[in-house]
Amino acid sequence: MPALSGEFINGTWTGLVTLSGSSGNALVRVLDGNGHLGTSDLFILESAADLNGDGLPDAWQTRYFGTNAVASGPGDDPDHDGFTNLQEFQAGSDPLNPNSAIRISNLRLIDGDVRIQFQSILGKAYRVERSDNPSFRVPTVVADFVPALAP
Ligand SMILES: [Ca+2]
Ligand SMILES: [Ca+2]
Repeated sequence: MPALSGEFINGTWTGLVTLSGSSGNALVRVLDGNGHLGTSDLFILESAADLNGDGLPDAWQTRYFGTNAVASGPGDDPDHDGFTNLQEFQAGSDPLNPNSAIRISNLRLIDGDVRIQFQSILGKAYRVERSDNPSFRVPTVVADFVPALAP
């Protein structure tokens, strides 16, 4: 459970919730204290166990690579999209699909504002940063914890 509930923005609360326990089917629900109850759809809770200590949860590796260990390491890029398996895991993208990767797909200037478009993965949240320096050493956070939207 989160220590702080955070604020609602346009009627929506977004935050990280840690679900402990064994892997399997799970759901979450919210209560408002006035008898109103909301329940999520059933989803699969995967174990974060990493018995071989390579930085990737074993359940994630098994889901994508089965028992075939070829190109399933954290530094491998079996779909050749330029993102390692570790980066794909962190981003929530598919390590076997080169079209599934975090990339800015459209960037436009509109009346002095910048409109950025990128593929998002449901269940992930994103930080948008900017910098005047191409090295991006000291970026400024433009927006933080931007949730992915349902397709
Ligand atoms: Ca990849
Ligand atoms: Ca990919």
